[in-house]
Amino acid sequence: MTNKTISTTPFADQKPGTSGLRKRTPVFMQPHYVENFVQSVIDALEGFKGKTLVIGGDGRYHNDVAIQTIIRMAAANGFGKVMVGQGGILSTPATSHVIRHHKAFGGFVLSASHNPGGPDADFGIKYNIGNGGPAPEKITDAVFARSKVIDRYLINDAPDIDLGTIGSYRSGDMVVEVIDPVADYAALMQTLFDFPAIANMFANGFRMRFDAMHAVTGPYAHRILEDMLGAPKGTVINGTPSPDFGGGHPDPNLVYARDLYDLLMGPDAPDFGAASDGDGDRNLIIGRKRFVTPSDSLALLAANAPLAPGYANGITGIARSMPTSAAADRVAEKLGIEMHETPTGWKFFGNLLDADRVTICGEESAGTGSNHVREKDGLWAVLLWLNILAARQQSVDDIVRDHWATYGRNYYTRHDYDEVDTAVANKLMDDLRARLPEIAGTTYDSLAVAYADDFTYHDPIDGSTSSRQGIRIGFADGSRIVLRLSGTGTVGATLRLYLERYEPAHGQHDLDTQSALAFLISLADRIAGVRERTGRDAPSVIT
Ligand code: G16
Repeated sequence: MTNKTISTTPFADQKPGTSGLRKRTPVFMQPHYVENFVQSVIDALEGFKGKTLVIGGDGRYHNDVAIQTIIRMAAANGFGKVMVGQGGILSTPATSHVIRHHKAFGGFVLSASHNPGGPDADFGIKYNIGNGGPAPEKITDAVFARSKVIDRYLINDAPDIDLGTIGSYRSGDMVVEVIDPVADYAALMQTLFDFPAIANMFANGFRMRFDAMHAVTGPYAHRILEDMLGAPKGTVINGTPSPDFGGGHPDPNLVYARDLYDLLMGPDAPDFGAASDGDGDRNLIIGRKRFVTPSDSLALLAANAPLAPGYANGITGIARSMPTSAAADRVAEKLGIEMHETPTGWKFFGNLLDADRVTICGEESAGTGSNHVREKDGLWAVLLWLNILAARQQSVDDIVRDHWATYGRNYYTRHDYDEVDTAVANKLMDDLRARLPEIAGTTYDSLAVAYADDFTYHDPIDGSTSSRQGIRIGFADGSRIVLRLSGTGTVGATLRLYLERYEPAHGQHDLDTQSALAFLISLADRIAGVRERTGRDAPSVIT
């Protein structure tokens, strides 16, 4: 076995986005592409010699090849040990936990999250730091800078590791531990939630369906929900990870998890339905006859968290991404705790969690999590919901209605325009940005604009500033229109339009969401000209 230095030339497109580097799979399959990015990350790090690196993946196409490459490169670069999940499987939250629990230096997550997988679909690589969370912008900027000038990478020529069998191996001088991907994570969940109470609920006939969408949460959900909590076999469906997610789109929303939604709205609906995405960090929550929006779910979980043993002493604060509805703000206000508004991207929560300024975080993009790891966590959200249901002995619908009757309801929707021509999307945003001062002084019909800006975040912990994080138009009645371009798409630009209207506690909470927001939807189009400029009659996806 020898370590080799391989000459290479830079790729110009290795700038990490909202969550690492995501591209079409064939892009990652080009010679040297994975190697260049991984070496750029390693070159941006200091002090890793002899330390442990964790490698997690959601099982998608090309994971196996990329994992073997990263193992060889880690060995040649001087890491002391790699920990990797059996079969290359380790969900994103489980990777975060393994990094923290085993005090690793950092880790690579191989996933394009909710994007489809396969030779013609998507792939991604993200680096997480020692706190278990996605690398902050300071590091991702350094990685991008390095990727533009890289001229060599280090790799050994050791044989492939047998990822199928748990055990200890060697790649050159480095130890490779193939671990049970579920064990550490399941043990952590047991410390947070009242497993006996949830098991008792299942024993008394509580019915649930969990759709793992042929993605990474299958093994976790089978073990935790069925084996440990006693949910009947068959509660978990699509529970075997497959490289192309069964040919599906592992995005737990009302479009791609439509069957689950229809089941929960139908005559034989179980009590509770949930799903998670490709890498297990997102969640979808649907009660019998009640879909819970991610923004509402964040507020509800924060308000009810002390019902779970892990949060029995209360929560220190809540954080949400800027486009997420302000439902959680009302909970924080009532509890008298801190509330933080951050840019889109889980990496912005890390400092607040590390400093114990917040305990629970969430995003409109179906992500919620807490200080137990430094990633959003799909199964965690499902288990906290189960714990709350077991403690309150009420239906999801009753709990949601109760919440609105206490705090009011934030009607909320997101309209996505996918694969828009990048130049058109950028021009739309630039033109709108230029008109913000004029918009700020306008009243549209009787709705006065309270502020119009491009969101800038000042991190209260490290003092860093992140600007141009999304255009916000806020109105005097608390309504909001937000526009931003996605940082996770792989083809063209995805324009996201977020709409929100607050209805007070004594108000009307039973309106259909799109009807409740109809005025704002048409106003957004009037202000930004989305349909005319994109040439689209309707959004590609409404969530
Ligand atoms: C990632 C990030 C999230 C973000 C989401 C959508 O999630 O971790 O913080 O909200 O992308 O980002 P964008 O609106 O820029 O597409 P995931 O689940 O894809 O890793």
